[in-house]
Amino acid sequence: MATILVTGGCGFIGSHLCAALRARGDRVRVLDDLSTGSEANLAPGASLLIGDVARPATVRQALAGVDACYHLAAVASVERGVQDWYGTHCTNLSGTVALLDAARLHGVPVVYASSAAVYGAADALPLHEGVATRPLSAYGADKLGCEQHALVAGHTHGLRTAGLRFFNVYGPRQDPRSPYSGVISIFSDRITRGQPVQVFGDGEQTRDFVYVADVVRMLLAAMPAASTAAPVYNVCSGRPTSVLELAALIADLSGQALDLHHAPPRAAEIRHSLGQPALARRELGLQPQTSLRDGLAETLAWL
Ligand code: NAD
Ligand code: UD2
Repeated sequence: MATILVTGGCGFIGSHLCAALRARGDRVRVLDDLSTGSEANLAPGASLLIGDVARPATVRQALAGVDACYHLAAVASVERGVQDWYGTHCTNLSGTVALLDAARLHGVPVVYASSAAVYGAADALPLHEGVATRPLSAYGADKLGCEQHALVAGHTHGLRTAGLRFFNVYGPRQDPRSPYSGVISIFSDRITRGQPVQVFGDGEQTRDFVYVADVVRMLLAAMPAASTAAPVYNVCSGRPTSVLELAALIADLSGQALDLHHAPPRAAEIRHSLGQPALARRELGLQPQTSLRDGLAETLAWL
């Protein structure tokens, strides 16, 4: 039985990962400051250390006696990074350096969350891991910084890591009431309650949505692939969906009429985001299996 540390384990993706680790019989320890996560999300049987991932002493304590670490704690919002550039940087990049530094002292391999935000202005779709990264947000720049420090950790300190560039993740426990929530949780919540939804711009913009259970499978498969070469993998479906298609599908699944309003487009928003899942398929032997329709049905059932 292995002991696994999950930072951010009280959050949306982390809580699903902890449940999967417990289900396969691992001991699970969570480090979380409960800033966006909730203790109610803690997987049964997991232990919780409440603390800041950017505090080196806290992270060293959390990693003692651990066999492997999943590092998911972050301020997971582009908008928060716009408002609080330095504050989010402390968590998103300094927190990751604190974690990697402690992990190399303990010799603990790390799988960490990166983001499609590292691609930023890259426009040759679908995005594959080899294209030049040109982040446009503090959030994306810090995630790219995490990847670069992971390379340093491998090269200079012999630490094994793997990074996962999540595209738009959705599923149960993604908080629809948060101002930074994803479009699927907002639309699902509003449409099922018969409320109108707001589409920013013409609604023809597209995203690559990936269901949280597929993300968890990818996290589990990435740990054996962690190496000093610090590989990174896209976690995406490889299928584009427009915001209008999404709204129509949610209305159809929930049996509600669609009340849709257009609002001005978001400033500096990316028009199309689409990932290429081939590298993860080749090297991790996995690709997302859950169709958008099935993942949405699970999400709606949870509401
Ligand atoms: P989330 O906000 O639900 O989870 C993040 C967790 O980290 C929360 O429980 C929060 O309380 C905790 N946390 C935040 N700051 C902390 C700190 N300083 N110390 C300790 N804990 C702290 O977000 P999520 O969607 O589950 O995201 C998980 C990871 O995946 C993040 O690294 C995020 O950047 C990345 N990611 C998510 C998406 C997505 O679509 N949800 C896309 C790309 C990348
Ligand atoms: C996602 C991530 C962000 C970052 C970014 C990287 C989430 C919540 N956000 O931003 O953290 O990783 O990808 O590129 O996962 N929309 C509406 N109406 C609404 C809400 C959204 O029309 O009420 C549109 C929005 O304009 C966008 C699309 O839906 O075109 C997706 O929005 P989002 O906030 O879910 O995610 P995104 O891709 O902007």
